[in-house]
Amino acid sequence: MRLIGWAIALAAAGLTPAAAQTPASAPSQTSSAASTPSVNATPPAGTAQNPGQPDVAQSIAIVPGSVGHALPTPGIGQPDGRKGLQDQFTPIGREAANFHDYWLLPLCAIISAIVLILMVVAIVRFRRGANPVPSRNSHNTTIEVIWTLVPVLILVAIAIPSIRLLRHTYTPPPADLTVKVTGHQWYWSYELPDYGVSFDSYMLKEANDPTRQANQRARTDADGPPLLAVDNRLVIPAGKVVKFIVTADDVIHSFAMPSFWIKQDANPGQLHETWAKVDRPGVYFGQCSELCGARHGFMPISIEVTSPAQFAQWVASKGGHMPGAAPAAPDSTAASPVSTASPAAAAAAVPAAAPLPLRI
Ligand SMILES: [Cu+2]
Repeated sequence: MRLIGWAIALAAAGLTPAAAQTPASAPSQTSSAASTPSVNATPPAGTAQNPGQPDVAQSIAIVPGSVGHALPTPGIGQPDGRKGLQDQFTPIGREAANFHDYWLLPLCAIISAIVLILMVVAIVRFRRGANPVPSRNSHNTTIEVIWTLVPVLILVAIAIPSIRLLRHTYTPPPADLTVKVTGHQWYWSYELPDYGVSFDSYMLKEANDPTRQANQRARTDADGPPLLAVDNRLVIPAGKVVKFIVTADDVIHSFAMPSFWIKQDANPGQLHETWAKVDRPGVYFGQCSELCGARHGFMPISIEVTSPAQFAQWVASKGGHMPGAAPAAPDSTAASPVSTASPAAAAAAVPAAAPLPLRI
């Protein structure tokens, strides 16, 4: 009984989801990594691999700040070196973070302190020098009742808010938008079936990366931090319930967005569902969180939350259409300025560009 009591207390002390969501698993960032965004998103022509070839980035009109290229905010939706959870931007994330910060963590700290004090008292007060003749008591009913009941009450105190959080997580409100997310070795693809949009999303390599090919656009600070920026972001409307249907087509991946409190395994042959409702427009980053092969660390996720009107612009720029509208002409590489025109006019103003080849 004594062993079980201690085991429960120690298990409760170690029961924290912090490790699952801390940015420690993400690449560390220097403070300058996501500092003032570069206005000119075009890297130098040519690369170390192909010094003579023109860089495709020069021919792609990327307008930092436009739909699909909004500027990230340092410390929001990305790791910033702090210990602990990223700021949360979904109802579930806020509930879970509050549960962790104001309930689990204090509870664990109190339990740890009490256990430490008891150990110190036992070591000092009942040491051999102070107690040459030890007590011969074999049990004490009062103490045994206490050390059985207290852990039970602690577990109940954890279980009630925990089960309430699970219930909220798995009873989402009706979805306004459905996105199918597919993990591949080693990139993500997204499909918005109701909007006729589907595209792949690859990590952007650094300008001086020798493995970057001449037809690959290099990362800039306007795209996001190193190892987290992607060429094609997923764009979702702010304030809408977005249902993510998550799967994979080769091995197990994991669709993880720490600032949305999302970590959903992507299993081949299975569809898993999760959801998010983000009210704050901005750019948020995540990563594959299941060891999926050699380039597991190079398949980041970038989600841009924008206004419904700008979301319609983005859908048009991807060759999609709003539900009930006629399909637009496809254009998958460029974006239109945010504030200038109506969605249809903005889509028409986007210059066509040659599709990029597969990049690994
Ligand atoms: Cu993966």
